[in-house]
Amino acid sequence: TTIEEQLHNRIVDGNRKGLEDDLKKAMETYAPLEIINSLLLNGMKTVGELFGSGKMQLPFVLQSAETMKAAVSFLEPFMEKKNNETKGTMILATVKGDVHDIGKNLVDIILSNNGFKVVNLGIKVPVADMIKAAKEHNADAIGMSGLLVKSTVIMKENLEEMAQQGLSIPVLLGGAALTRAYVEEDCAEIYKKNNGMVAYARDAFDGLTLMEQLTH
Ligand code: B1M
Repeated sequence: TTIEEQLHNRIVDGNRKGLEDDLKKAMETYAPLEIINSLLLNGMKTVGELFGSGKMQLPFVLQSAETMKAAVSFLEPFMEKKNNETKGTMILATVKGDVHDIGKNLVDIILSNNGFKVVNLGIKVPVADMIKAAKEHNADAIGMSGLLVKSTVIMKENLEEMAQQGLSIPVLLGGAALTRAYVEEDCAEIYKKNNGMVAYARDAFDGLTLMEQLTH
């Protein structure tokens, strides 16, 4: 098997033994971010398909997620970092009721490595905590992540709460269950009373581009 297949299989099998050696080997050919985006995330995609079709049980999905996290934290120090001027601040959180945080943490890494300050509040975060942190840090945006269909509804509720409080801080929404139309139409509608902006971030790089536009 090739190193590409081997890393894909490691994520699917949740096999961490010898992971670092494989990653080092892959780094001879690929940049750390390429390894994450094109090799490891493909593995997570397979895991999602296997789990979704009932061919993989939850404890094994967790092993895959742990392997993914271990790989990302091994690769993180090797990533290219822009100088430490602070371009802006984002409050970042996985929404209430949702524990999925691999995508959120990738957003944290990409933004942090590109000159943004990220206040990462973790998982299952109530909107009140996001609002509090946004005020405390005088943030440029709040980023909400969520992977469950249920979370897309929570995001709307969060925006309703924020609109009710008269807030207009820009909000970035990301996560696999969202669609651009849902964000740009349904969600944006709720928040626009106060001229608040809601944008859809398809992936972590999209998140970076949006933050750059917001703070240019
Ligand atoms: Co869960 N899970 N899971 N899971 N899990 C999904 C999401 C699911 C689609 C799997 C499936 O059925 N095929 C499904 C949701 C179905 C639905 O809602 N319709 C599901 C389910 C059902 C569940 C449980 C309910 C299972 C159960 O208990 N019976 C449970 C929920 C617990 C809860 O949240 N309350 C659960 C639990 C778990 C684990 C704990 C085992 C584990 C998570 C571990 C962890 O994160 N620490 C897990 C995993 C790993 C997955 C899958 C397989 C992979 C998710 C992942 O990490 N992907 C997932 C299947 C899938 O997504 N296809 C699945 C890689 C990650 C990099 O992608 O997070 O999408 P993602 O991030 C992307 C973009 O979305 C974007 O950028 C990233 C790429 O650059 N992005 C942002 C994300 N957030 C952003 C924010 C931004 C910008 C971009 O700015 C703010």
